[in-house]
Amino acid sequence: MTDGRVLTTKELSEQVEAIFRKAGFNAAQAGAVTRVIVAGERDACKSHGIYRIEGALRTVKAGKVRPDAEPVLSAEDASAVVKVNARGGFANPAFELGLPLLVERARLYGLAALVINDCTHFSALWPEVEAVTEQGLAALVMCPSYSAVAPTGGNKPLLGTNPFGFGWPRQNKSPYVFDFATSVAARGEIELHRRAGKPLPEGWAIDAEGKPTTDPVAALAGAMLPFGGHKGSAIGTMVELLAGIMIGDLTSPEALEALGTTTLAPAHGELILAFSPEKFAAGRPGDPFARAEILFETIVGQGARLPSQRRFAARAQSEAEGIVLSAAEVDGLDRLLAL
Ligand code: NDP
Ligand code: PYC
Repeated sequence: MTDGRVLTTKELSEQVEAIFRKAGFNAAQAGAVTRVIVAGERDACKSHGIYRIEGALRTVKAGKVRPDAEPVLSAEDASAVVKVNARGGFANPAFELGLPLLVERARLYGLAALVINDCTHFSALWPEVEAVTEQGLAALVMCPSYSAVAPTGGNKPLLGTNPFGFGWPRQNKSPYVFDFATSVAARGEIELHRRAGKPLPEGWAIDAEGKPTTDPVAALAGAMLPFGGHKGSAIGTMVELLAGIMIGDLTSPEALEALGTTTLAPAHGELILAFSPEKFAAGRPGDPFARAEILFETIVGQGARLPSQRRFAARAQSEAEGIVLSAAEVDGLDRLLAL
């Protein structure tokens, strides 16, 4: 086995993009998918970093996602709803295509939505959240997944791990961003525990008989649990309604049925909402951004940390010192490059 390695973001991006290009991805698909994977690794979000490359390639090989898809943008004049049909490709290039018009319409109307249909989504949501906050807008992003989570009181996988992300822009500071699965943890975390031979924390999952388990293998065969009991169960259901049924795309049970397995990345839709705080607060006292700063300062003043601070600190470290990959990760990348 080779030694571990320290790579710049650019060096890692070149390797990851080369893997996807060799696998038949067009430039837009390879570029956009590489950007989110490398961002995950740079920000120490291992559950959605380079470990996701193999799943993306397996999904292509199984014919469940089109690596050469050309997404198509559409929006009626004077509408706050912008749509991109990913045409069977990954969600990330579809998002990049729709973002400029989403921003334009959100600035015009105060609120606009980007609906992405017919996409495969395997990534973290915060890169999309941050792309919206960089434009001075607040963002709410969500998508279904595939059935993996039992509703509270139930005992079988039904809901997806349905991620839900929010961002608020801040001047000369990293934005306020949270982004989490509506299950206790992302499914990727269960898989990482399985690979490391580590037990799960209690309360994450039930086995196929519906009994609590800390065994990742039994958890993968059983069901994950929603975060926060009935509250996470309800938010996960809301994601199915808004980012599945409302946008005319698949729910998590339908996505699982179409995919036939939980070992590939799921295809469904995604909903991105962008808000202009200036427009919403117009005519009311106080600047919304200044008022938000008071709230953030008060949170931090109590000794709490803001969400994403760990991630931003990891980003700063990676940018200063490089991204550290383990020997196994370096070997994995070399193997994929040699395919
Ligand atoms: P985590 O539980 O790791 O983190 C959730 C959020 O809480 C992060 O913003 C995190 O910030 C913040 N946070 C954690 N601890 C604290 C704390 N003590 N105080 C304040 N904030 C805190 O996320 P999950 O495991 O639930 O999800 C991981 C990723 O998986 C997400 O990016 C999600 O989008 C992705 N995912 C994607 C799916 C898909 O279908 N595409 C499905 C499910 C998940 P920080 O990062 O700084 O710790
Ligand atoms: O980590 O739960 C997860 C997940 C599902 C699809 C993509 N990520």
